[in-house]
Formats: sequence, C-alpha cells, structure tokens
Amino acid sequence: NHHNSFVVWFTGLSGSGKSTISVEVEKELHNMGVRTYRLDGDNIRHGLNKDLGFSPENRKENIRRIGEISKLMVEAGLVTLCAFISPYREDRDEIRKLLNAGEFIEVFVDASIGTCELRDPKGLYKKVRDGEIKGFTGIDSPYEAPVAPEITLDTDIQSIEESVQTIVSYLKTKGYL
Ligand code: GGZ
Repeated sequence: NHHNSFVVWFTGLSGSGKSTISVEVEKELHNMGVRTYRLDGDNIRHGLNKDLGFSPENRKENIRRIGEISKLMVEAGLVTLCAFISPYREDRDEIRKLLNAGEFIEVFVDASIGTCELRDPKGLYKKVRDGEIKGFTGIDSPYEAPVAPEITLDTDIQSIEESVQTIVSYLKTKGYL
C-alpha cells in the first residue's frame, strides 16, 4: 500500500470550486487506498493562521506557512490537498521550489468572476458589492493566474465530477498513483 506523496495545490477565486473539488478528489483517493490530508481555510485560518487577515502581506505569510506544513505532510508520506486562493504567483512558485521536483501539482481552478459571484455560496460577493468587505480577491485585490499549471479546470463549463476525473486521470497517467 505504499504510494508517492506529493501536494495537489488548488488555486483560484473564492467560489471557483477549489474546496468542493478537493473534497471529492480526496474521496476518490481514499477509495483507492491512498492516505491523504486536506488543508483549507477551515483548518488553517481558524487555527495556525488565525493571526492573519487578508492584506497582501498576510496572504503571503498565510501561503508561506501552508507551504511549510505541506512539506511536512509530504515527508510524513501523505498526499496533501491544499485549497487556498493563493493569489500571488511568486508565493506559489516558492512552494514549488520548497518541495522536490514533481511533488507540486498546481491545479488552476478557473472560473469567471461572474460565475463566482452568481454562486456566492457564503454571500461574500454580495457583502463586497454592499461595501461591507474591502480588498476582496478578483474585485479590488489581485488574482494572478498560473502561467504553467499542471492542470487547468474550467469550472464555468466543467462539472465537479469532470474536474475530479481530470485530476485523477492526470495522477494516473503521470504515474503518481
Ligand atoms: C478573499 C476572503 C476575503 C478577502 C474573507 N478576499 O469563499 P471562501 O471565503 O470560503 O474563501 C475565501 C477565503 C480565502 O482564504 P485563503 O486563505 O484561501 O486566501 S489567501 O490564499 O488569499 O490567503 C473567502 C474568505 O476567505 N475571505 N475575506 N478579502 N477571500
């Protein structure tokens, strides 16, 4: 039951589908007997990183710490799934450098801001439009799309199931699983 350990790093706007897809990928991996750990805002921003907000500096530090945790997880032998906006290209590239070659699989969860705003699962875009939140990614805070991600998902048109299959197929084809 020994398998490679690596990081699947989901990046994209709030509401693009990062968390949902990572949860479903994790279920598929569990069905295959793969040991995983999933990191997202719920277990990181409420705990380890509860001292951090959403300024550019704080986002950078958020992602830096998560990168270090990911490295530990990989050393512990886990397939690590990370779902964070991670808006800055440079910060994501730092994590790629921190890990060994091939251990960082960047998944660009692409969705138009219009689609994300329509989904608005937590009502945050409405709050932004009502002026209750400032510095929101994709509205008045930048999002830098990956230049050469391993995988791009277009969730404007792809279903969750299709996105999950795209990732699992990639992992199998490239010999990760
Ligand atoms: C973006 C924000 C903001 C601002 C609160 N900008 O849809 P969500 O709610 O669950 O995901 C978003 C989450 C982003 O946290 P990350 O740790 O992934 O961000 S980063 O990688 O940029 O550090 C959103 C909520 O927090 N949220 N305020 N201003 N998203």
